[in-house]
Amino acid sequence: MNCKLISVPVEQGQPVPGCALGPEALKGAGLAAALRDLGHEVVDLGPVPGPQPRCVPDHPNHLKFLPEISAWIEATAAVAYEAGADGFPIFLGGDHSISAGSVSGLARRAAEQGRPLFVLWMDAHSDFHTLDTTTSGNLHGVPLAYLCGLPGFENYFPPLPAPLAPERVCILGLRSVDKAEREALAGSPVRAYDMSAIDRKGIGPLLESFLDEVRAANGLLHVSFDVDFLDPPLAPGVGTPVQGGATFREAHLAMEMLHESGLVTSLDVVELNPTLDERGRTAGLAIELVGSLLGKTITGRRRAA
Ligand code: HAR
Ligand code: MN
Ligand code: MN
Ligand code: MN
Repeated sequence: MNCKLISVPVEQGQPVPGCALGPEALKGAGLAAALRDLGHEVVDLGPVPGPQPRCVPDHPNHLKFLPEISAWIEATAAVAYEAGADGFPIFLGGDHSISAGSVSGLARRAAEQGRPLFVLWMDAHSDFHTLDTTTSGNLHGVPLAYLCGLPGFENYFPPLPAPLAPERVCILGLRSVDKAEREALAGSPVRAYDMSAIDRKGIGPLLESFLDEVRAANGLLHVSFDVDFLDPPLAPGVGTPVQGGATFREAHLAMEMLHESGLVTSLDVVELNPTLDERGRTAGLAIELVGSLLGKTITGRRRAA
């Protein structure tokens, strides 16, 4: 695989300083070497060039850094569209607002290729607010609603060339969903698996049923990995930790299954805040998990199918 590392050092979509240092922390902790060890080629495409704020009308809700985030989304989408032509793009955040850009560009590319794009959103949060419903005004809480074409983003976020079909979206790991998000999800075919579903059914069967659908549709699969998917004691280096997250083995199993499926074509790693990390353990675990997603196994042998 030709892995293309794309840094998107954005932190204005969330309230805690430090998240923009995520890409450098992942690189500094050895992401490229870990991928090369697995036999992949790695090219570092560097950071998305920091854009000028976009000209947008005033919004009646108290949205934080709307012109700045809107500009980053536009710039990231342009880079993602180009990078999506071949290879395996890996977007290093930055906060989760960057995925409004990465997925938008990849969806445009997939539409041109005539392939349906599926998205697995691994996250404690649903990020399913619209600009009108967010009560925090933090724009890392809205990207999935935007990508699914929910109303109210017109004139504020860049026009979306190819909205996601919500039935092709699966959220995994939920344990913090606001009331307005819950209502929006209830009226949507997005698959939303919370930690209770993972406890009851197991992460393996839940993920397998989604992968079966991707395979049946000959789809492309983008994985948007928010590090706060993980249980906070494992991954303290995030701005909005929520108790009761995925365990070490649940996370690795999900990544191993994603690798075995052969369906994943691109990845985001977002919300890492190295200033909140403890001795680099969150960055280290994120790199390990990307390794599992890209072929690392415990025994190093190919498993029986
Ligand atoms: N729902 C909350 C809000 O809108 C939390 C935002 C999401 N937090 C994240 N992204 N870390 O997953 O403010
Ligand atoms: Mn998120
Ligand atoms: Mn989150
Ligand atoms: Mn909220």
